[in-house]
Amino acid sequence: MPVEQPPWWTRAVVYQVYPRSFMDSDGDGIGDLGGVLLHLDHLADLGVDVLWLSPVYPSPQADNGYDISDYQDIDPLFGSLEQLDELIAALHARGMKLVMDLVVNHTSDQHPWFLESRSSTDNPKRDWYWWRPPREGMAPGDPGAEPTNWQSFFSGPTWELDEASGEYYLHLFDRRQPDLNWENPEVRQAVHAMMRWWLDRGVDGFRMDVINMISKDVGPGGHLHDGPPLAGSALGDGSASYLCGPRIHEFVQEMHREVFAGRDGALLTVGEMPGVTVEQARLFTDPARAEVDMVFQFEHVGLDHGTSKWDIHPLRMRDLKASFGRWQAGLADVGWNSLYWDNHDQPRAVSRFGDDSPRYRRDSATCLATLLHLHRGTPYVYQGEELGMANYPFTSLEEFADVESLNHHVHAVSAGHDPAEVLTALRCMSRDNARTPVQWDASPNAGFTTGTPWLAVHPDHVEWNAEAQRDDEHSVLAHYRRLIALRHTDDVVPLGDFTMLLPDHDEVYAFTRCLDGVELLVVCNLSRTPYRLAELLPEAPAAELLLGNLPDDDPAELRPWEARVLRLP
Ligand code: TEU
Repeated sequence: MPVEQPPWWTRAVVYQVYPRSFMDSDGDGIGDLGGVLLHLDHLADLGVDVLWLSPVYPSPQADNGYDISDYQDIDPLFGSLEQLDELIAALHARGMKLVMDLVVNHTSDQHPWFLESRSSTDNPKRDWYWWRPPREGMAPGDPGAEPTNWQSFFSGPTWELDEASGEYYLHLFDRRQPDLNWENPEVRQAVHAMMRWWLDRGVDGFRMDVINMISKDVGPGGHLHDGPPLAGSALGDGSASYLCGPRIHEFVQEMHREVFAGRDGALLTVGEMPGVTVEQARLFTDPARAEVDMVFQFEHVGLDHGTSKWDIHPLRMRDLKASFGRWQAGLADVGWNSLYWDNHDQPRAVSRFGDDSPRYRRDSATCLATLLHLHRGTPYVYQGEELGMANYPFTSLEEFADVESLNHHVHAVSAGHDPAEVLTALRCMSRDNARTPVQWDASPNAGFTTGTPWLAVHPDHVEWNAEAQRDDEHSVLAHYRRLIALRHTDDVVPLGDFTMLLPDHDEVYAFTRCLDGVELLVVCNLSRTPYRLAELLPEAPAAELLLGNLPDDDPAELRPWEARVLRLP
């Protein structure tokens, strides 16, 4: 990409709103669009350029809106189309953009398309979804009769039997989220038309949910293949059949042609792609191929996973460096990275990769932020991350709401796992950690709602909240503000070349960024151990401090969780 004319989003920072948990304006305990409108000053004050709004469409809320029953309206739970228009106008008036969530790998099982598809085997929309008879020689409902052995992302088989027709339908996620059949051109056309409708309404792009799963590897006669068996399970790993399947680039290019062509300069498109490799990401984000601007990859948030996300291993610093280093190098000349620690699916980074003890919580949150925001790519800030929000102190199953957590608990316990151990894993990894309400102030419900919040407010909100941090220059919030401003003012931050240093060091993460003779050295101590900086990086102590996360800087020592952005002479 020529450095002279980089796209606008190379300098942008995106803020993700998970509306259910952001701000409730009508007292029903659930966040809504009115709540987003109330807090636009918070975003403007932070300095972000784009708001990515998680789904607000009509939905039975089986997966908090990632199960959509109408793509062209707003769920009354969240507000109205008029409020969405108001949000677009209010953001544009402040120079910000709106990116909507696009969830088109699957719909809700209550979407009219699926209701029709399910109504009979000869319905014109039957083929809009993946219907298959039981495995050969088996009867519907027989154990193991599912058409393939794939395990769902949300536990159990990816197939649900429809008693009426005796056929199964595919759902890579919950059974209430049937997969659309992208092989059918009518499905693709319907999705494209819907996307154009939103763009015409003024939205500025899409975050595309699991978009690398829309092409399935279909054999002759529509056959879908079993995957390799999963350890300790009757099910298999079907991912080879649906991650970046044979027609994925064709489908994404077609979408670009049909929807984005002619308007792509002003838009931002980001494909969420579990399991994507850096080689594939390079193809998806090569501007010459006209697919998407950037992808969300999952490598770094999988480094603490064992056989599954519930099998938790401590993160090894070398693995993190090897992974981020590979992505930085792999997309250096062609393509573009997106950068994130937190989102609505991940436990809170300060608890997971930082140190949320009272002593180090603020320092580790700002250290992690500095590390991420000084990489090359577009950073994403997830609501509450800028306040140092931490994982919730869950103590019982009743406190969880997420379908992934609840399904996992049912399946793991019925498979004989110790319920106490299952709960421990949920406490660390449940997506509900990210979904507790945003902590606006110290009042009883953290200023989130006047009613009863749908998910408990973290008790630490009395200390950790936006109001307490807004005018505190030492706060996590103030540090995010400075990081975002630095990206906007200094070209080397968005555009500079990246070089990893100290690849084998277990606790210190360091790299340089270079552009047109300007060289930044970034050094982050991801531990409680103090280091003599000169022993690690001899050029560091004499360099000019552009931004640090600890006050009263002693140039010679890198204190626990200290991060520095230095300009080399
Ligand atoms: O997530 C895709 C995905 O594969 C994972 O992030 C998944 O949610 C889970 O965390 C695996 O452990 C997207 C959305 O971000 C997520 O909220 C939805 O539940 C999912 O797709 C289905 O739409």
